[in-house]
Amino acid sequence: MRNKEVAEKFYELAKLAEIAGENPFKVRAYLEAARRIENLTVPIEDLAKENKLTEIKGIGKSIAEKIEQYLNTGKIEKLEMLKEKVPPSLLELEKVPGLGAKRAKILYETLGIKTVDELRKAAESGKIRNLPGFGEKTEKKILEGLKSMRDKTVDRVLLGIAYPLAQSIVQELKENSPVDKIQVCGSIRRMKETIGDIDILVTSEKPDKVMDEFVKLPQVKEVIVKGDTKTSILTHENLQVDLRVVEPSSFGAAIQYFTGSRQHNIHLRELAIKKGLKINEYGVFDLSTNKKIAGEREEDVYEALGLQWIPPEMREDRGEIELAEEHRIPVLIELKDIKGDLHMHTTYSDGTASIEDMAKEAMKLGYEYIVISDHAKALGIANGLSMERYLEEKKEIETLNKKYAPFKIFLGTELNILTDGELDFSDEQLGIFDICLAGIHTAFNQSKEQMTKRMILSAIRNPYVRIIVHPTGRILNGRGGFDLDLDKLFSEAKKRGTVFEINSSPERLDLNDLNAKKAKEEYGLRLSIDTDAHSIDSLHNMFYGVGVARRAWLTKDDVINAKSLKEFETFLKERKSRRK
Ligand code: DGT
Ligand code: CA
Ligand code: CA
Repeated sequence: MRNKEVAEKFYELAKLAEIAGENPFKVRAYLEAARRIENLTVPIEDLAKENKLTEIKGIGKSIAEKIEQYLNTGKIEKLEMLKEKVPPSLLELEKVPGLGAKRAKILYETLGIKTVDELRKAAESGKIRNLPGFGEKTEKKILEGLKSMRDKTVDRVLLGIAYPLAQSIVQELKENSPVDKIQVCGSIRRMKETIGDIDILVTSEKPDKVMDEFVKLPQVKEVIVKGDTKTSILTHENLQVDLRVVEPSSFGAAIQYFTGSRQHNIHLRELAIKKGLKINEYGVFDLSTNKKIAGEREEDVYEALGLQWIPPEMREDRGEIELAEEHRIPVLIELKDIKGDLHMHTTYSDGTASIEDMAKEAMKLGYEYIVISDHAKALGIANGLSMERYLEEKKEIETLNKKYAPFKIFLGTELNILTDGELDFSDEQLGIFDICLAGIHTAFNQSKEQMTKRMILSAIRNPYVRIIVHPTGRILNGRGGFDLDLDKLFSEAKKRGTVFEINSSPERLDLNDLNAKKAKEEYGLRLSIDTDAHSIDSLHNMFYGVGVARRAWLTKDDVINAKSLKEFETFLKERKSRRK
């Protein structure tokens, strides 16, 4: 799905057009288009293929043409033109609080100010107050704006962006610099859903050479600070990467320290003191003799404190240290435990690959089975299926199942939990599916009571619906979740045997870690971890969902798609006998 990427281009277009002094109506149209594209639930490239772009509200012919240009060539002519007219750094300038596009343009035209740095210098030396329409007050405001910008933490980046980026940097460092050991730490290692910055630790006999190569990597946009033991850079995604070189004898302690979380570390430090020890990024020390008793390996650091090693995903000070003291850390689920993927789309609805291609990739991933769960008819925008189309799909699946046995494809559906508590089809009709999934795709603004009732009535109480997909509907860095009474839903689900999904799409990760942990711990619910893949590539997102599951302390027994094919088939039979 390229929606985000295309939306970004229109945001850029709007900003540049505004700075260039273009017709405000046009500027507003670009903005509107960007917002519409961002909120689409179907891939824009599919709409383009089917010549349906102008069916999107707020998108006329001229904007549709620009979208097509971009999808086909990677460029929008108009945007390229504007970029020649307006230096792109003015975009940064425009973001300074108290400035805005119009003033940025005036500063550029009168004083030639193009960058935030030049702006600061001009403001500090009192050059701005004399410009017509600016004055001393505005100058002061700009200086304050600049300061608040520096203080403000930058937006957090999705794990789905930061994780592969960190991996690519590790790869480059391994290939092009004299690193010995290397480890990504921080929130990435803990698989947090969003990332503030990337923390990498290495050991090396030639630290200065490592730093020299690091700042030359293709991922680097800007060097923030370069030193002998710590260097920080900014990537093209505006993500900061801190690279630290540490002594081999402290590597384990440093990994522990920089993996965090801060809360976890603070708790560990208190525990250490109680035991007459001291812990820091160099090691664990005996307070009375100051002798170092651990540091080279992370396991030894925990052991020195009398603790079982704790998986990074659990290190949030949510009770894991107490558990480790009693050596009761659970065996968390791993990617290799996953035996199937229960939620994916094909070209029948809004996916980009055929059933067969999705199945082949699933086999490559080592799965024993998959569920094809194309959208049902009420979701018109996603090309939702009628009963007839599902029957065609069923036939194709039967043929493929003969071809690829013992691998098994199940016919599923992603039903719509409609506003009035109904689903797309009657119960009799639902009988053709091996499994039904259901989710909310419309009317997000109902009250908490309505939302909760709607989900219970139409989905959780329905004898055919087994899985509630992306239950809270949140989009990371986008819209918040629905207003739901999760306790009510979970306790109803417990009675009915309904499973809640951990959706592995990096923008969703829904249920999140805390809600999934609650579902298991407080209600004993089982969960599924699914990709909701709309393409072959996104089948690989399972990894992120497993990360959430591990942060929720789940074991493979808690996850229905960690069951073998045989066990999964038993699960499928469980419910149909239990009518309302
Ligand atoms: P992020 O980058 O905001 O996604 O989250 P983290 O957890 O990666 O945080 P970061 O990059 O500020 O620091 C990395 C780790 O270093 C953090 O998880 C724990 C450790 N750390 C940083 N500052 C402190 C501190 O003041 N006290 C302690 N005990 N540990 C700290
Ligand atoms: Ca970090
Ligand atoms: Ca950091």
